[in-house]
Amino acid sequence: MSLFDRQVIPVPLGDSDDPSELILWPQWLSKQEADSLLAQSIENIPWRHDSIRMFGKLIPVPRLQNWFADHTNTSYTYSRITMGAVLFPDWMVDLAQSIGKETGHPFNRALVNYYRDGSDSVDWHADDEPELGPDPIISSLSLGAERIFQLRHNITGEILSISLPHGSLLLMGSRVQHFYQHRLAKVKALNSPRVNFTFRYMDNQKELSGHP
Ligand SMILES: O=C(O)CCC(=O)C(=O)O
Repeated sequence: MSLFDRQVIPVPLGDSDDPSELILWPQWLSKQEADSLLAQSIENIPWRHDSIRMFGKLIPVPRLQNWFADHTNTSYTYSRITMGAVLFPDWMVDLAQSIGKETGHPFNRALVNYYRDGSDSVDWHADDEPELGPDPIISSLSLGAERIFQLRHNITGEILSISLPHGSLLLMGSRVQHFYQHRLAKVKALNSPRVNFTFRYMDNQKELSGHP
């Protein structure tokens, strides 16, 4: 893959800050590799269908998901859902390493989301939980239906929309999680599935000692 196969998208932060960037590799995987990884993910990941309690009612989250790590003595909590980690299968270790090599950042955790069709989604949020450290760098690998990923600036409300094709890789750089939330909105009349891996890094030593 040549340098021209990646697009660098500058991302404004605060007035006095240098911009950060998103880096998009639209075809990080070939169609054949992406097809096979999509099928493998749908079939082999032990998908959870979690619910959150809202106004006294249990509401199913509009997607399936799971949390993977390089060891199992770790968990991840967001939207009041705590997921104990599933150990990375070998193929996910390989994926984390290849993405680490491509982006220059280490990854040892992955949240994997399965959007069964256009009515599945994830609402506005930032990947900024304390256990991800002071400046989380996130790599997002998309497989299946091409969907629009949006980022919204916390102060200006400005929205950046990026279409994420089958087999694409998106790196969200330094401080993006401080200044932006992101989401994947529902779309009408879409019947095909999408799987997304967000690779992240947690400091195992700090996590085990209880200091984020
Ligand atoms: O599916 C996506 O592209 C977004 C996933 C996401 O927002 C997350 O895992 O935090």
